[in-house]
Amino acid sequence: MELSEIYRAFMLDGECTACTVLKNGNINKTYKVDFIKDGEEHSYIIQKINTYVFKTPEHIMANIDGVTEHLYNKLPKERKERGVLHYLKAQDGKNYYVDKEGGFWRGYGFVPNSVTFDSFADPKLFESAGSAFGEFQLLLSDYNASTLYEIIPGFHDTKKRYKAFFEKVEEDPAGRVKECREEIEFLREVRASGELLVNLLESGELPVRVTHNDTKGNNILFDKDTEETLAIIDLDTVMPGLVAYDFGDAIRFGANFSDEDEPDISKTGLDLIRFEAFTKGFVGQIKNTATKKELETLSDGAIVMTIELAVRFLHDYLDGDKYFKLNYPEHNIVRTRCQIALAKDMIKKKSLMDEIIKKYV
Ligand code: GN1
Ligand code: MG
Repeated sequence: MELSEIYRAFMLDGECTACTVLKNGNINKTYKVDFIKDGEEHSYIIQKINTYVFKTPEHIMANIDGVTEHLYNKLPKERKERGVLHYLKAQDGKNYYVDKEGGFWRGYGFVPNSVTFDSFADPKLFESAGSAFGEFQLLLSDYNASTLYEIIPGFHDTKKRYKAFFEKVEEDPAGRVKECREEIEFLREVRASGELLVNLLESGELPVRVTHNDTKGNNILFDKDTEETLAIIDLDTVMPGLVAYDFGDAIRFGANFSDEDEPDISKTGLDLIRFEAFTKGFVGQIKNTATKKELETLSDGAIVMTIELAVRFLHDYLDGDKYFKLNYPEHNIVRTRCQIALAKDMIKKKSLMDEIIKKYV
């Protein structure tokens, strides 16, 4: 597929001066394209949606339409322009384009002078990230969740994920179970911890909220110069969920001493300094609207999301790597081992996490 067809579809005119592939997402294919028209530069983000993962991409775009409009209306005037993404319209007025081969595309204006971060060595920066994700939840707290499509049913339903995982272990389609016995055993041992939040949700002890569900730190846009947070991006999985999912996934990604796919797991572990920074920002935003139980289970969120991702990475490895993009053939098993190392360290540090959370409640 030629990108020029996509440019035409979204009526981007002028001369294309550069096209870069962005590598920080594990699912969709993302390009930044620069155009020059009448001497002025305009940049856009163009994405090809992974339809193996997202079976109903037009529903994503309907959700995004509603959510971005809601956010836009609630943001103060000075934040409206760079505070939400402005999606491109194709010739038929839709916010997506389906190419001749059935590929699903969308695009939005690149937010001027913005940047994303893959790691958060500076705790101050991570505190801002916490505040931005906390605020995102608050801004959506009055959003009518029943109008949202459930894009990936049971996305964080760890009971469902565990069940599917053990079925895959039985089936062993790629013949890889024999190399992963230790990892499978660990995940079996921590199953009750991994399923904790779903149980509390089912028993009505935790309320459902509208959540982002994919709160990796690189899903936040920062201003390149001032490093203030601008917008939350990657709204593909905005769905009903638990506060602890958003808190937990952000910690899993950003408070790890290492990257989420570090092959040398002696580098991996929970950095309590970064944990505290994020907690300060996040809890500061939600403490008046969250229930006691929600605040008490934030640390469980970190453990659950890390176990969940270990289960998901290993499931994909056993399945012959169909879901996540890979940089090299063993990528999914390397990711699994790293998430397991992180989960082990989080379990050890659970009471320390709880003490920190209490400080900010
Ligand atoms: C995927 O698209 P991206 O890279 O932001 C995945 C998340 C995982 C993450 C792990 C729809 O997120 O659930 O936590 O990879 N998104 C989907 O890096 O499965
Ligand atoms: Mg995503």
